[in-house]
Amino acid sequence: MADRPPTLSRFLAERLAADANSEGLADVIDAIARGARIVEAGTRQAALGGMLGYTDEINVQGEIVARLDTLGTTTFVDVLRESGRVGALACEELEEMVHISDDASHRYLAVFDPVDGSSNIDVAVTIGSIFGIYRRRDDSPITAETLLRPGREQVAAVYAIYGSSTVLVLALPGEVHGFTLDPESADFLLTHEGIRIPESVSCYSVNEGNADRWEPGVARAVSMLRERYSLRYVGSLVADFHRDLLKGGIFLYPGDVKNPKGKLRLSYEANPLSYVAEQAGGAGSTGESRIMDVMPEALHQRTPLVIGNADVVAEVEAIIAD
Ligand code: AHM
Ligand code: MG
Repeated sequence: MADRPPTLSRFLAERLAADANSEGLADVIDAIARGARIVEAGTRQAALGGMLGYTDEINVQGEIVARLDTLGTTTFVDVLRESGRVGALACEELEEMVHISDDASHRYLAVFDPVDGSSNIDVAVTIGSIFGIYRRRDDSPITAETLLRPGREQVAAVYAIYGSSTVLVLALPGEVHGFTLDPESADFLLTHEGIRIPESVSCYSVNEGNADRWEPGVARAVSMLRERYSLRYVGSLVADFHRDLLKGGIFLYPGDVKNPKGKLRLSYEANPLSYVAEQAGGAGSTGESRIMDVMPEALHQRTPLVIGNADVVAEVEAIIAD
């Protein structure tokens, strides 16, 4: 029998032990993995666990809150708080930052989308959870501005995808790895070591239903992609991105004449996935410039997003600028 791959916890212990600068980071990532197991169980139970459908709440984005959104939010807030390493966090479903502790032992800040792809929950299509992790600059008291950090300052990014298997993808500086949930042991096992975005691209993803609202530059860029590649669009960013990470591809959610900043959120969708993309050799762009250089002005700020294979992202930028 083949050797059992290392668990996420063992991998983190070995990878981060010697790095004094990363003290406590493994606790944050382990906490996310614990939360992902709970959300994955809710996802699998679906209607059986009363997890389908919507609550009667409207979130800060003006979107109706799904039951699984609520499970995801409470789960990840709880596990990150319990980690003892997170000073403050912010998430898609909560208008304000959650302040946990100013104590120096709480060295990290987390921003997250607890359940990405909410519209796919009720139809058993892949969804996920996305996290960006920052180290606090100093021990000064945390304020609402503390969480407004450009994506390039992330020290790690993580996403979990609840699909035909459950996979947790971890990006650390210069490296990206995937861990598959073993349903028997409930361990995340290292199955995708050293992920690099393939150079060959076969697919593009964009909501073509918005085409008549696109600016001419975006329309020209998508025409180029349409001529070359097949279209795949799940409607869960995390799922479309995961395919591009493993198979090569490009995902776009551009701005348009109705919504110039598009739909996706800078801090907890575009930045973490751009961090993953860059560590795997890819790129994340607003369509004009690097996503991770954008200085956020508000927690729930939206941004156009073009992400995936670096060469094709650059080609799209050039066409938009033309
Ligand atoms: P959510 O975080 O509320 O689920 O919304 C974000 C989702 C992304 O996962 C996905 O790429 C996009 O919205 C799809 O939007 P559209 O239905 O407009 O194509
Ligand atoms: Mg989302």
